[in-house]
Amino acid sequence: MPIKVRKILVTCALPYANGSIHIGHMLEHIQADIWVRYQRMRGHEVWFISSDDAHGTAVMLRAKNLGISEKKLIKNIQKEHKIDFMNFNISYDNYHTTHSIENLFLVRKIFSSLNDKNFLHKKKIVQFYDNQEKIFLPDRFIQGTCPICFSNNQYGDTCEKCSAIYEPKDLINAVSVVSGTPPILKETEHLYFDLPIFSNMLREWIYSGVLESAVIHKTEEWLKSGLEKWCISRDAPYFGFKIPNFSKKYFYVWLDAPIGYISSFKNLCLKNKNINFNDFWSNNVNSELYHFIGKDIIYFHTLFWPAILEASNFRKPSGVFVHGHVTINGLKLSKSRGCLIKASDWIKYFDSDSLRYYYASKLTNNINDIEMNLDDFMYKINNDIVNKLVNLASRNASFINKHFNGYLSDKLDDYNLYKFFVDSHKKIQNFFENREFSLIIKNSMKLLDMANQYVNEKKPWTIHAKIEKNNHLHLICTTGINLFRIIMTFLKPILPILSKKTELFLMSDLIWNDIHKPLLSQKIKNFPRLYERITSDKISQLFQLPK
Ligand code: NOT
Ligand code: ZN
Repeated sequence: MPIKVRKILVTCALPYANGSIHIGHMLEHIQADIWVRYQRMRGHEVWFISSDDAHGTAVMLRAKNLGISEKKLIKNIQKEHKIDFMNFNISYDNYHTTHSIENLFLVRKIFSSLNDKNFLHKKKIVQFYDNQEKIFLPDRFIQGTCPICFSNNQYGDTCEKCSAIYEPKDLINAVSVVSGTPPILKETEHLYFDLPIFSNMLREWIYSGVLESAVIHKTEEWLKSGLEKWCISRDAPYFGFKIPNFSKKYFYVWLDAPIGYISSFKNLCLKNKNINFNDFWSNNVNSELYHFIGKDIIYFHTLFWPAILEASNFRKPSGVFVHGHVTINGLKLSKSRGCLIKASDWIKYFDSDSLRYYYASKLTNNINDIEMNLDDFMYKINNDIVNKLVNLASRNASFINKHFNGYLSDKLDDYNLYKFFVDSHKKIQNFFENREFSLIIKNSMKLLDMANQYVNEKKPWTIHAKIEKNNHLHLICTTGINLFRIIMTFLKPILPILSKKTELFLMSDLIWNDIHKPLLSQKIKNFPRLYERITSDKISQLFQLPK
């Protein structure tokens, strides 16, 4: 049945250009990539983009520490990030940077639109200032004791121990992270976006089916406690875009970062003339826009961002898909405190499908944290992929190759079983659409158990092999291969490398709408080595790498 082709634009949050991609970041890119690959398999028009988030104090200070220019730093990092995403088969159509001509243009355009409509106001405030380094300090560059629970070494905006949110001035014994000296308070003037004006619009928008209930709940709390005007400027020295007619002031990185979603897409449109920019960003279009983000940046995506879009007459997101954070054996991986394992280190020891599979087996559409347990990881890969999945293919293929010249029979042994497998596609489709990836893995494993049990019961090794029409051994193994093919089609968005190898082995592509028709009478290749077993040896090697 032909389906209506949807036009879908998908984004991941923009990684900061001041450090490496770790496996904690990779969760989001993998989650979005699985969803995107699935939608593409269903024939929809999908554009998948992201970008480096190149501006801000952190990038400026990192470049200074390395003794290189910011431009050089962000160029190197973007190159590294792109390689990391390629290594994990994240199928971006475009990966841009916010320090780009497109972004500058769009930031200015949005700025003047906000300005014209009188949504921006100037206000004098006092702020923490590092008198030694001569810079104003962002909340993250001030540390001290939490005023609520008294834990040490907490940041200026929020406590990681008790999750309290407070003002940096409330922090006890505050010091500048940059120089280690206590900061002073200094007056400065800033530009504020009138967020409160949009409260009613936001209240309506969050209930319009764009958010999961846990995310609505959080956003509601902020709305209830009343929105405040949002500061969108920063003092020099800063790495970013200068604000027109506002001396020595720059746009805050969190203003130009989300605009980076639009500008990365704009950049894609310049490279691919078949895409129409306005089809995706004009108000009231029927294309879909989804942002995959972590739960730490909900605020920006459910309040600031839709308000900015509304204010400047762009379309708003159709959905904001929020995930929890990754913990490894119980330890939290926090972006700013330095995660433990770089994506580029992971890939030296394990293939990317293994991480994709493991994350998929844990991912749901809620915002709970994802616990990565290394024994569980090893067990899942070896048990599910090697012992069950690959084994189903290899045990059947060996008979087909040995006795039947590599040709599949012209009919199946068990059409009911085959039909049962095909019919489960409806369930699987729902799980993909709703980002219930763990249920896809669970269901596929159930099917796999059924398939392997079918082979066990038929005991092909006891049947006499003869090249004759409808030789029972031939029909059984052809059925086994076909059940494997259905499961691999379901898992294709999750396991791109194994899928590619499977397609070469079956000499036929894994296509969603083709599973209804079994693969018959055609040749398959000799069974290749499809997957390496994970050893505890490698796990301990990876985790002992110098950090
Ligand atoms: N660089 C930021 C981070 O937390 C994400 C920016 C996302 C862009 O890693 N978005 N908005 N809104
Ligand atoms: Zn606290």
